[in-house]
Amino acid sequence: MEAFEVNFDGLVGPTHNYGGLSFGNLSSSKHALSFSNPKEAAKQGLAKMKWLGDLGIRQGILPPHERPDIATLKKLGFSGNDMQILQSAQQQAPAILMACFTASSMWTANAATVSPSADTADHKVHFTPANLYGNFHRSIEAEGTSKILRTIFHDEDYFVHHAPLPGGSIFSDEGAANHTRFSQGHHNPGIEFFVYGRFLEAPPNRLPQKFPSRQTLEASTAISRLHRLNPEKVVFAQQNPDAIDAGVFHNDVISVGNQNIFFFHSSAFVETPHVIREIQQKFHPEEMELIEVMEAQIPIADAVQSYLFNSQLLTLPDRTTILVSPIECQENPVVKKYMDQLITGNSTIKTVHYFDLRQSMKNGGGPACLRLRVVLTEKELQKCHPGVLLNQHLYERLTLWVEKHYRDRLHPDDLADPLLLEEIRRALDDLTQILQLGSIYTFQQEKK
Ligand code: SUG
Repeated sequence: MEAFEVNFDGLVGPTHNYGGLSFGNLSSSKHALSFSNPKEAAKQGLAKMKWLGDLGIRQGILPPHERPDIATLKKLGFSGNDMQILQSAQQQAPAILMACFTASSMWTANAATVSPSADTADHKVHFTPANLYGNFHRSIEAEGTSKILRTIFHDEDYFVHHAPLPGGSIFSDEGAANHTRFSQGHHNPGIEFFVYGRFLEAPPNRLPQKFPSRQTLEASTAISRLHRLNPEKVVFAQQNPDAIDAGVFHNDVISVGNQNIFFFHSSAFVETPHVIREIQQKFHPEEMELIEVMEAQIPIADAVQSYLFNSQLLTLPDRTTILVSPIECQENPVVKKYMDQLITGNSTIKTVHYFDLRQSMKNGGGPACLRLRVVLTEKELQKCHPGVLLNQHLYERLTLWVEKHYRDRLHPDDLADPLLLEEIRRALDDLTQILQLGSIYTFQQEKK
């Protein structure tokens, strides 16, 4: 049976702002407390979805989470009505308020790890929402992600939903940003490749010195067990700690794979040649197309600045392979020169399309961060909630919705503005109707 990679992009929420919340994510720190433009951010994301949809890539949408997250502020001891809660949080703990306002659920590569039915022992699609323990502002996404995924993929005959991993930092999990699948055609059983930054009892020389590592081996192995993957078809690899210290906070900042192609930087992993050999052996050595970028071709600092490896590597219905890259790759002369050589050389990749996603990029989120890949058969696709699958009509409705509700200028100081809360809630209320999702947000349930 044929299977498709459906890209579920995060719709950028109306609270998109630059909080400087992610230590180790260079862009987030660099743009801390500058003005954002939520309207432009959402339109840039929608333009990418539309463009890929028009090329025949199946495209879905994951709605933004409810922000501000009043429920979390209540759990942290803030009380009164919603506005009183926001105002006292702003006075007493502005950093916590910012965390409860972030639109970070837009980076759906971190929403969950997904294993297609071709890889799992029970032949169902398995989902584990990421606990995102590495950062407070992201850890509060797990509950909303669980709810949204269960709503969209609700048929238990086809979909299995696990709880986010328990246990705190030992099981710190950042989802699909550290997970790649190689396969010969999406429908065939594949190799699932898990990348982690640390493991229990790791010697100090195997750990980054400057920035945190966000994914653990213990989390990755737990997911491979939960998803009932064949141990012969799974590869675990450690991220190079020096790469983490250079700003590679997720593996999708330094490598990207699709089907039989692996595009990676030579300093991505601890003992990169060994990792590649294991992938090749478990796949079919002669069938992998390896595109290794050496430090001398693109220094790691340029890879991080341009987000080259956060490109989406996609197979179109006519079987051609394209890269969807951030516009920063076109602007970086070293990276642009490399790309020009790549597409005119021997590789299968013959086209690169550069996208302006600057609003998201300023928080360290490129094209691949904005999407969760879900490989589905036609039958499984029919079992998804259809309201979130993008078509021309939905694209137009969402564009109008953004135009109507979103601000074009937002600063972290604006977050306790009472008008903003009203605007957000009107927007999210309308959105659940457009996507026919029912009352998924807490404020909607409280209104009833
Ligand atoms: O987790 N940035 C996100 C970016 C996530 C990128 N995702 C992938 N690489 N897959 C993060 O660091 C910054 C928010 C702020 O500073 O306001 C932020 O959360």
